[in-house]
Amino acid sequence: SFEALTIQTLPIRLAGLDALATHLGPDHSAWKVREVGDGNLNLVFIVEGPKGTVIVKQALPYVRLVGEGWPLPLKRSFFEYHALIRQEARAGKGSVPAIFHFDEAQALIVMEYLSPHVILRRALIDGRELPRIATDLGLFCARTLFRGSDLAMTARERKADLALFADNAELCDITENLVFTDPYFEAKLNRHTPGLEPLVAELRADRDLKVAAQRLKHLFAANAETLLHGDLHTGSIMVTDEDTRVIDPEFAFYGPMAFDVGMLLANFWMAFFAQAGHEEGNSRASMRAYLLRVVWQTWSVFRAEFSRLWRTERTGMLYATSLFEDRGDPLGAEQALDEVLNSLWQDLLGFAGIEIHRRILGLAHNADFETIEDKALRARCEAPALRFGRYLAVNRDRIHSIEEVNGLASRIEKE
Ligand code: SR1
Ligand code: MG
Repeated sequence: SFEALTIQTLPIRLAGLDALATHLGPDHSAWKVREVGDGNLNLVFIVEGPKGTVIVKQALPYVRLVGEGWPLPLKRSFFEYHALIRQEARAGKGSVPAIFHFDEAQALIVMEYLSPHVILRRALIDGRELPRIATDLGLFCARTLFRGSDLAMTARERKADLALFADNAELCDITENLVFTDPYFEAKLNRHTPGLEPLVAELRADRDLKVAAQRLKHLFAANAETLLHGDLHTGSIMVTDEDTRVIDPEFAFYGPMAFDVGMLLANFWMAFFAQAGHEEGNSRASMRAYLLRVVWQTWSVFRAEFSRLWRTERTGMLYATSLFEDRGDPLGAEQALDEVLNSLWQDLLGFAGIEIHRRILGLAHNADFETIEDKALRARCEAPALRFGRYLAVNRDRIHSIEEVNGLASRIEKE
């Protein structure tokens, strides 16, 4: 039966595991354990032994951020494990941490310790310009989203996978409520920075915005298009200048392709709006320009790689080559690709807008804004981000290029 690990019990309880003996050394009394989990849901331990270091991640039967009053099934660890395996197969070795061991009953995963990696969100707050993230993440999204869909999988294989991940309902329920609904009314666990009240009231009275949010929720819940990471924000990515790893896919499920990309770009835009709060005498102008370049390049790489896969790996039942290329009509497949990318583009803008709102108005805020101690300054960073989010969500079918969106971000940020 499940028992949460502690710093004291971990070495004794995991002593018999080959994976740990191999990576740390067999003498468990020589292992040093630290608990480093600062996320919203789980326990995370760094375990260091004479031969090396590993991460042990264990789910808790409740939401850590809120406490035992909000139960959450341990099976999320099962979905995280299965998502990591698929992401590595689809995006390539080195795109996620290597997995050494999984114990379903104890809801624990032993995985590679990434060092000297840091959480991307932290690096962006510190003003670090990571040279690889746009390329690595654009490729990661295109490969996982394309290869996990009916564009590339056999219909039977995808339907089996859809059934496997369908049971991750409680985690989807968190997103359905915390992201798409709670920010738009006075939900109990919501909070926002003092000073934002007039804008918050305006947004919660905004009928077009609420309709857009519900339309996007509908898409999220009903469009089981591909295996998503499901929580692809900058806190779910670890980086060095040379390496990018995506972690934490416990929210994985079959949903709309645009969701992961939209959440990712939203988090870059939030990092952009938060820069004014981290200037402390040093201008962040170059960091702002860098973040907009990252947005531009992530989307460009995504589009190019998705298009390449479309042209070379379209082996699933959708838009079959037998309808187009085999009949000497390659332009038919190109027209279909344009339509698919266009609808993905509009949806990702909507998801991005809603993600920005929930991080400022809902329960789960992000460190980009939260680490700005001066609350008046924080509110001055968050207000333009909220306006930007509203514009994206409501006008997503009238925005035609990433340059247009970045231009809008710059203008709103300066207002
Ligand atoms: C109660 S969980 C709150 C948030 O933390 C996770 O990282 C997800 O983003 C979720 O929405
Ligand atoms: Mg997480």
